[in-house]
Amino acid sequence: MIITSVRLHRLSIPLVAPFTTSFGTEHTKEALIVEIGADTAAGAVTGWGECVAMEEPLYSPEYVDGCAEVIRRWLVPALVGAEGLVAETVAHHLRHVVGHPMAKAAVEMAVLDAQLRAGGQSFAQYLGGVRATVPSGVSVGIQESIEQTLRVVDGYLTEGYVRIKLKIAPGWDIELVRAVRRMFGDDIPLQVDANAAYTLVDSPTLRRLDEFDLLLLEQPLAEGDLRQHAELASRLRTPICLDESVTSATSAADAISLGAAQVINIKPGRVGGYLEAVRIHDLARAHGVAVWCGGMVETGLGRSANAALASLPGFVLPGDISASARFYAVDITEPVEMVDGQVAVDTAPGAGRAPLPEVMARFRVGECEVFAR
Ligand code: SMG
Ligand code: MG
Repeated sequence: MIITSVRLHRLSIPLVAPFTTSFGTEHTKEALIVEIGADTAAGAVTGWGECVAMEEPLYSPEYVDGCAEVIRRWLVPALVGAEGLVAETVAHHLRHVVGHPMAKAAVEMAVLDAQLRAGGQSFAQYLGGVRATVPSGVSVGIQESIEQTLRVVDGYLTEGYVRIKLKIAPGWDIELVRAVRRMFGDDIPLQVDANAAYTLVDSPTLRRLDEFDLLLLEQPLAEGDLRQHAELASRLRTPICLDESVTSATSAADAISLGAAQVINIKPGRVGGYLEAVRIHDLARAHGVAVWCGGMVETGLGRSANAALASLPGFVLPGDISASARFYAVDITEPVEMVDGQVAVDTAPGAGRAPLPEVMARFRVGECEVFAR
């Protein structure tokens, strides 16, 4: 394909409730949507990509306005002149730019969406999905009290979510999990996510989680602490799942070899795109390591593509793929629905759904034409 235009849309979308993790609270989703116009053998098409970087560099080094800058100044210029561009070569053309996986992933997603729309293939078909629906888990932010958490969890279970993930932080962990287990029983699939808030010194505390039969403990230590995660894993019965630490297939290979990850949370944005996400899926599967699809509070655009990824056979645990309504009263695409604990995998060509212009206009706080031929 030949790229004929690139436009960035910065949106600020209200959340239905604040979302608090060990590193901060979000009240809005600061979204960055990439729109690529391309000439293909099938004619002119538009492809859409979503950048998952957050407003501030607290979850990972990238942040949304930094991504917009990187995309505008370095990524798009490297792609517009590329001969015979296809989604499979985007990462190659961008390899001289160090890091910035979320910025690269957003651009690759837009190119892939354009390519698949032109070819009439869905994300799920292209990526190798084998399921028509995927089980829907929900991530529960840090609340003002344990009682409030119990009410929130009760609401999600009543809605039909099949797995609960509790955000934890030092001092907001053991008693929280104990209360949730006491109220909802030992059978609900339950896991916790620390977003790197602990150190190895906390291992006696973390070990106390072993009594609650959790599916996994997600990213207890810092991003770079692969060896320490392996050490922690040897001290705990609860499986360790890595999120922030896995930024590529290479770091996934290192984590698996070191025994630092019994489970991997795959987020396409964090690892540089859907193609690298599939490579990590394949690698983990070959090693007998379970994977599941994480979430970055995506709009319906990224959420639909994540459901497609989660339909691959190695995704054996429910993902953070909840309904649009979990975060948004109004989503920028047709809303993603959860029915009987499942989210349907879109079958339309490309990412399955595209942003609705009138909703984008309502939430837009900035727009930039990066390239036009
Ligand atoms: O999209 O459902 C979602 C959010 C899931 O908890 C979630 N994501 O570390 O896994 C994680 C967090 C990262 C974003 S926190 C604002
Ligand atoms: Mg996480």
